[in-house]
Amino acid sequence: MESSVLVDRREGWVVLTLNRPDRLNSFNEDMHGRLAEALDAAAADDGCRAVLLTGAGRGFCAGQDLSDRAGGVADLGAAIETRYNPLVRRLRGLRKPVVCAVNGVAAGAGANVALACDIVLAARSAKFIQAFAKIGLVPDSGGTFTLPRLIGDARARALAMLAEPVTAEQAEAWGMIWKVVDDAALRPEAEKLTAHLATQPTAGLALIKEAMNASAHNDLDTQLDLERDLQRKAGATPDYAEGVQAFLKKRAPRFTGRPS
Ligand code: T3D
Repeated sequence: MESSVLVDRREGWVVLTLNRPDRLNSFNEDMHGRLAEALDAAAADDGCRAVLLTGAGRGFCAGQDLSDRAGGVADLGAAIETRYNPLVRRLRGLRKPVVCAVNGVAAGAGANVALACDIVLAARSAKFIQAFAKIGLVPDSGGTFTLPRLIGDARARALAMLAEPVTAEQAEAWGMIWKVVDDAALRPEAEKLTAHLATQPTAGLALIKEAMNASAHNDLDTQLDLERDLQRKAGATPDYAEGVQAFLKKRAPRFTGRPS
């Protein structure tokens, strides 16, 4: 049987494909475990400088596999604590860019896992659904954090309470995602973008990610101080020296991604 997460290593980056297409790639224990393992491996591998996350078949991810909840679960909080929260923390904490190619419907935790990635591309036919309210649940996987910040409180509240689908085009227009592309162009564009990111100053990109993550809760003074500290680190990387030299010599930079 094929794995529930396919890992395809490329030169400097990796494609992780959620692979339970007959269940719209909804999360079961096995898929959670394999995705966590694959993200930890990407984090530990200095040769891997960017990650592309996508789904197999016609959907990206339909959130929790509800057939695993048929008999009820005593404590859903435990599932959030042990599975969904660590996944979002892994994605946000990974010190390399994560591109998400939303190839079809992204519902429930599937939508919010996509939105936890750094750069989200979506196929024109894709849609995002905060499906939770339909079954009496609360948006999880960071949805109540990311959504109001991305699209504002009014839209976030309505989406959470009404569970209405948002088309990829609407998601782009609202600033929920980076870009919508034609279905056939999604994979090549996402691969091109991830391959490009893998050649960039990885340590600097990690510091950008850190700054962006922190700006969600810092005030201006705190954020200015953080920018100072992160710039100090960025300025000490070999890629900064290389970037300046390449600019001055009017040649393409050759970044190693190394922090020192
Ligand atoms: O429990 C905890 O750990 C707490 C954490 C919760 C996190 C969550 O994500 S809660 C939200 C769970 N997700 C949902 O409520 C979404 C359920 N799915 C849907 O509403 C629809 O399937 C979609 C809107 C996503 C897509 O609709 P459509 O018409 O394109 O496809 P479909 O026919 O409904 O689905 C195709 C198949 O996938 C179908 O199976 P079948 O009939 O062909 O054998 C369907 O049952 C299955 N499927 C889709 N989503 C799930 C699923 N099976 C199990 N769990 C799913 N979430």
